Amino acid sequence: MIQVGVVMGSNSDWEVMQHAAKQLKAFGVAFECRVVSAHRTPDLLFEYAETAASRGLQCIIAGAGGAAHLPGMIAAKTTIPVLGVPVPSKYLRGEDSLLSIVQMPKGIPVATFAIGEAGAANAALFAVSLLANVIPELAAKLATFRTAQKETVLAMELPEVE
Ligand code: RP5
Repeated sequence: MIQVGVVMGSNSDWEVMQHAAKQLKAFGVAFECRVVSAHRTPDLLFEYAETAASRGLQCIIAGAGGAAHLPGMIAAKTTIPVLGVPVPSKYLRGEDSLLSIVQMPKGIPVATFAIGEAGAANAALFAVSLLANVIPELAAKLATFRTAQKETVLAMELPEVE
């Protein structure tokens, strides 16, 4: 059964959102990726969000750029956690996406991540953390991931000053 939904407003968001997909895949999480546009396919958005819980999705990672209302509108139609990823936009470098996603009015939360690649990867890691609360194997994989990351940093060397 699919555990995490990864949706984005356009296939042009894939360059960024693939980093969420790759991270989920690395942890062996079952996920699906779909293009769902808030303003171009609103009926699909409603259907996707309304059926997410009954299909067994534990959370939805939603990435969008510009006036990025996709994560907020999905959150409006489901109570499963929505993790928003601001995708860099052509003219405002994704600051518009970030503000659109993060400034949800009180009552409908969207967990908002960093603009771009890091945000997409971190949204996936956050999804893994949520699932790890009830799946011990995932908790163990997450601990191993953190240890490997720590070892990498501890092994880092800096060049001699000339
Ligand atoms: C948003 O508009 C998408 O999330 C994308 O970031 C942006 C541009 O979409 P395209 O014009 O590339 O399809 O809906």
